[in-house]
Amino acid sequence: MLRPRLGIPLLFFHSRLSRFSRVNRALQTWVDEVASVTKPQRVVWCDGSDAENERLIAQMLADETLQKCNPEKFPNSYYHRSHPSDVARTEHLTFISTDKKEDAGPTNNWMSPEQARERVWPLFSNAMKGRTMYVVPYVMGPLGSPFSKVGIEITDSAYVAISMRIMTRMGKAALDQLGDNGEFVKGLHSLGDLSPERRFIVHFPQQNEIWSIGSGYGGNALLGKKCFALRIAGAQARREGWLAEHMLILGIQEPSGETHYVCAAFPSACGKTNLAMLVPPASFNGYKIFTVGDDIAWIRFGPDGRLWAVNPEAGFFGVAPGTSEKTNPNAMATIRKNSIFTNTAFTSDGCPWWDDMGGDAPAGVTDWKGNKWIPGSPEKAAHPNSRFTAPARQCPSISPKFEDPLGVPISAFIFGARRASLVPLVYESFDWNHGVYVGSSVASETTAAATGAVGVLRRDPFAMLPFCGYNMGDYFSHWLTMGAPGNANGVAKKMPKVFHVNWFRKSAEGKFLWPGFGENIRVLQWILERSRGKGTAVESPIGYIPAKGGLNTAGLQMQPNAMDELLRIDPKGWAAEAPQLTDFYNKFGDRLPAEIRRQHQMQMKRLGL
Ligand code: TSX
Ligand code: MN
Repeated sequence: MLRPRLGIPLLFFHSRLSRFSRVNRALQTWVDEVASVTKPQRVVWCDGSDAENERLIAQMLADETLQKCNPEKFPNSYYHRSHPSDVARTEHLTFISTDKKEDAGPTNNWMSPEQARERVWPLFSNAMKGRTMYVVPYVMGPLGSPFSKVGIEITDSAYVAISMRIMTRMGKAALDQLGDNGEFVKGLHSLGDLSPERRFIVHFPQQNEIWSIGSGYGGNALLGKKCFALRIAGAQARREGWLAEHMLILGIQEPSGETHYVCAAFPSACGKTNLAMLVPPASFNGYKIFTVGDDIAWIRFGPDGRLWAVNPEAGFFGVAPGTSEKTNPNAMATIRKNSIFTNTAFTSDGCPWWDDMGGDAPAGVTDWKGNKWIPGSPEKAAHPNSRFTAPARQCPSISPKFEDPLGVPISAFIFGARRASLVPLVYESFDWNHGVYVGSSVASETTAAATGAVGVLRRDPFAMLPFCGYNMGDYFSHWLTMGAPGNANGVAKKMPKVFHVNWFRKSAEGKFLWPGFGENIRVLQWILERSRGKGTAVESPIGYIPAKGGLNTAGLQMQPNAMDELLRIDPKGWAAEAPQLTDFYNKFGDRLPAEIRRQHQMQMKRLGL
């Protein structure tokens, strides 16, 4: 037990909702215990109903936590500003708390359970005094799915409660799924005093528990998402033999009518949500993209020995700036109703707005800090990390399989990165283990949207660097084990092929070589051909590259040598970058799987090193 138990249970906090037919004993005990420490004025069990949602919204309109959006243009939608010092995930304040430091690994902040008890737990003492404590039951994954898991978030933020209603299956259905004796992930959240000095997000993967205090920002406060569905679920997945990944899931319907599904992992600022909702160009009639998920995939072996994936989320919590009719019309349609906008700008007629939303800047814009914004001013009106929170079912491209309890079968894994040079538009790994090596070596260049320098190469294996709830060396091992030859569910495993893409390669003149966006369907087409053993490729030191004419470029207006340049492999350049990757791997010491080191050595040999 991590939590110090109080000797005297405060029985008058004992609140339970009689309208729920069943009350899980462990849940009731935990709720009472938390209430006895945080001392809320009242405890409310969220049932997820419309009436409850309306009540919470009315209350937040009254206390100005929310502003109502224009009911004609954005019906049932609301605008929120978080505290200006609380607008993004805080990686330096995010901890993995395991008995042994080595189990958190070199890429996570570790906090001992004793330290958590001494430094973090006392911050919850009286933290909810005078406030309402919401008990938010939720399911990650489709209801009734063998993939899905129950979480309970205790929070003193009504904004969190209504956001969880969009992002998860929240309320009575979750308690029903939990039942009398079911297991659940405990998430305790309090806004605290919002001070960055007293802000901590602590994960206990051995206890299936999360403590978050001092932040109301989505990634720190909506505990179902990164905290549960990636960090805690990742550790569960390793124990139970499945994968919890930072991946979009999309379906590609071909002219034959068949749909094939892929999972793709990208570091931030690569346009993951845009790819998940891609609209093929007119020349690709007969093709259609179906969105299953834009951020997280839970993946396990099906009865056929293939990998099947579900999106554990029910909504999109997307970066607003950069989203426009041009870059992502499906996202623009999704956010037209029943949505929440956080830290965007707000127009005088009650609409969310961001700088590159398209069209002229309207008059009378209030910026994300609440100040009057002057069009053309160097200050951005919307925070670069401002967000929309919108129900997935409203997305015009949402897959008919989005709610399927069995998920969708995966034909390919795609890793991606933002690389101005060196990395080709697309390549295919030689085999599964080489594919795991490709995933482990993902590195992307920073953009202005992320804080810090622009164009700096950051290692981000599997796009999981901030989201791996255990030692990343063990995570690489788990990926290797998943693909080790053998049986799953009594039949031979059939692993998807593994690819790497880069939409961002530039010419010597600094121009993007690839048109990207909808045209990326051409790359997906080659990936699907290869995944069924068709398509043409040539071998290179880093993997298989599309053969000349192998990639469908019909109707593309491109510079004469652009395609050659996009697919060019420069072994000397790759060789020059190899030592940096060696240094990165060395951080893992003996937790780096020997197979990853072997793959790295073989790749260096192929590069002439
Ligand atoms: O999301 C992007 N994708 C994936 C789309 C399905 N973006 C935006 C990234 C910021 C988050 C892209 N930006 C993509 C891309 O494929 N490619 C680029 C680079 C690029 C930018 C502008 C142009 C072309 C490429 N414009 C013209 O060629 C006119
Ligand atoms: Mn993400």
